[in-house]
Amino acid sequence: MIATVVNGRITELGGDKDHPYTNGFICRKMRSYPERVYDSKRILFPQVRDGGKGEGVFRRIDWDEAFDILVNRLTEIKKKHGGEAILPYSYAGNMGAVNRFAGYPFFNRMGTSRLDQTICSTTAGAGWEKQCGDIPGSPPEKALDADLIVCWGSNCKVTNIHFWQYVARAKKRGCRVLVIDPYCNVTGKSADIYQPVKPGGDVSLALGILKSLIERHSVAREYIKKETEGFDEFSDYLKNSDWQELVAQSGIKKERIEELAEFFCHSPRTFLRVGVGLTRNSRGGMAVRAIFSLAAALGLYGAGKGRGVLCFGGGFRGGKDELTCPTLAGGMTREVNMVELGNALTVLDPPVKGIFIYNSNPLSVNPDSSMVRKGLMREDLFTVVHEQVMTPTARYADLLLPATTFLENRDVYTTYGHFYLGVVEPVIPPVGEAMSNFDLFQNLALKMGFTDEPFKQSCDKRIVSYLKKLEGVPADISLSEVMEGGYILSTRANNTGSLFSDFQCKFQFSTSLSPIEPHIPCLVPGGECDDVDLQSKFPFLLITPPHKDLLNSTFGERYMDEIGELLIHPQDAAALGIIDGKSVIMENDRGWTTRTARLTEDTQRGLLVAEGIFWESGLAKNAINDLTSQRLADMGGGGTFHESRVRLSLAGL
Ligand SMILES: Nc1nc2c(c(=O)[nH]1)N[C@H]1C(S)=C(S)[C@@H](COP(=O)(O)OP(=O)(O)OC[C@H]3O[C@@H](n4cnc5c(=O)[nH]c(N)nc54)[C@H](O)[C@@H]3O)O[C@H]1N2
Ligand SMILES: Nc1nc2c(c(=O)[nH]1)N[C@H]1C(S)=C(S)[C@@H](COP(=O)(O)OP(=O)(O)OC[C@H]3O[C@@H](n4cnc5c(=O)[nH]c(N)nc54)[C@H](O)[C@@H]3O)O[C@H]1N2
Ligand SMILES: [Mo]
Repeated sequence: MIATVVNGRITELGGDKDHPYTNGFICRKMRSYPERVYDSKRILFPQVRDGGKGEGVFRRIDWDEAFDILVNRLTEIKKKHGGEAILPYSYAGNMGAVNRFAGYPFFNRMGTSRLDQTICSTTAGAGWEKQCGDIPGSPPEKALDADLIVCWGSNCKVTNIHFWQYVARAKKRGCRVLVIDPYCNVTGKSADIYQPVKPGGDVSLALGILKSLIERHSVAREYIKKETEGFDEFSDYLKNSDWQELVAQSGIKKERIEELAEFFCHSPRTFLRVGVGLTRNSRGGMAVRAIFSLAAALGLYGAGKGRGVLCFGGGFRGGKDELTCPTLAGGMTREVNMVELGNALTVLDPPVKGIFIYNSNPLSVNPDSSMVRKGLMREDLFTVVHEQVMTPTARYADLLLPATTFLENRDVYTTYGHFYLGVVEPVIPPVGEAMSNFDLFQNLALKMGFTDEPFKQSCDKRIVSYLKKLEGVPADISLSEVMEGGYILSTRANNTGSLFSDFQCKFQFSTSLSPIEPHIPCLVPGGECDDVDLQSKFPFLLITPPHKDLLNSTFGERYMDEIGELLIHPQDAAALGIIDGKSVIMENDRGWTTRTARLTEDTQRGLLVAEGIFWESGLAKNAINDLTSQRLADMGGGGTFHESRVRLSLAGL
């Protein structure tokens, strides 16, 4: 990105036209990021709570006092209740490698509970690893030469516009686009073929396509022989699988599944873009395993123009210990899965007594928000929030600390869906008294009297030690050039050859690594979506995918008075007397929230779609994640954000 600074103020933010991936453009919400930097809702100095929990009333203090409070309270909690009574909570607000993990050395040294960071892509990651090991996905540029691009559970026109640039160019050449998604999102609207699927129905759809390919002897035999293992066992299972069940679980007729198989057969140059969206249900890990198996059986991991499989990328690997310093921890402490924060703050025993939140807005982004809210209301919980703006979580802080934005701190950024890495410098000094995550934890460590080496490191030194250990950084590169703002293309980016032969391993159709998970991708029952008891009580299924104007919950401050829309099928709405534009209420055993009805055939009957994590607002104090559950996906400990049963009614009745 290129920031223009005039008289010390950022006036413009745009794409770098000399960068191959950014290619001169960024999305609309990020173009107006400078507004956020100077927004009146920005937190400018340290503050302490001066009202009830969650009221958002604070009193200004200075940093010295803030550090005194931190040192005293954290020391006191550790002394009285043990280090594990402190829970650090963070995610990806800042995606710079140093700042994202800046708290880890400190909390390791303190011996606090550890956070399992599962909220985003660990289910997809676990599915990938099971079959593909540690190979990366295909570089997105490969899609340029494809004849068929499949966006499977990824609304990439919204969530990954830089991938869409390749799709748009390939389309001009005549490439066709297939979108497989429970609702016809904007990517689906730009597709040549939009294929609806039942939420969680991807396992059966992928297996059905494969069964059909096997029946017509159209799998890539040579490739399977050379670069995969376990196909026979898997293929036997598929031959014996029941079409009726495949059809019932996917919600797609057998003839249609066969047509899709036919379509794949005739498109040797197929690029598969698999989103993490389809993994956010209790069959999510199995879904990606089935899809990756389909890709392997078609030879899409193999050499050849336009073929590829891309999920989250994997452009760079390793080096994380340089950022988190696990050796500073005296021993293994308890681990809390971040998706289960609601439970961790309300029922976990021994209880959490202090929570240190940075880089995240858990009250908005975590499932089962009413439990998170209940936890944050606890008078005996000491809550620290390091934030840029007054988020719903920040309102619950006992101690509120101002954070820099990525434009105010130095860091190195790796990849999420592409293969470049770059070091960036701050373009303005911190606004107000804001402090970067890195500076906050380095300062705090010193105040605590920690003298270990990592706490004496400068940011640059940490970046260099990380880059030295990072797999994907070319051996012959001059690090000083990179430190000055150059970018690196990962050595793991494979543009022509076969992914598996490059990394000297094979795709595993059948795995026996885990005693818990099935060996081969196979049909498994659904979770909340197929729960018969719940179905009668809560007849609608709700999915909650990203919104074009929000980045998870970031930018929520721009839409304080908006509750967001809910896509409802017109026939469902008619049966309930729901009219377009009116407020509706969704509720289940976990909570309730309201949205504005938008009647559209873009969604299926029985399926409600709520795009975007708008902030809780007004008196109701609830939002979309009040309805989602803490249930975990089948693999990797990820969340099940797209699998909630709800009841729907017109508001005000
Ligand atoms: N504008 C915008 N961009 C973003 C984000 C944002 O919030 N806003 N978030 C960023 C982040 S952190 C991430 S992880 C990525 C996520 O981006 P993606 O990988 O694209 O994943 P999701 O956005 O979670 O889900 C996308 C699609 O999955 C569909 N889906 C839900 N359940 C199923 C299912 O069972 N089967 C199938 N086939 N599809 C299903 C949803 O309907 C939705 O269209 O996007 C990033 N980009
Ligand atoms: N219902 C539903 N819930 C979801 C999802 C979904 O699709 N549906 N998606 C899930 C996914 S994929 C993800 S990744 C998570 C994301 O969850 P989070 O990582 O919590 O993402 P954000 O909502 O963007 O919140 C990040 C916060 O960090 C702050 N921040 C930014 N930079 C810095 C910094 O340098 N320092 C500090 N201290 N703070 C900073 C921002 O102001 C922002 O409030 O949400 C998940 N929640
Ligand atoms: Mo994410």
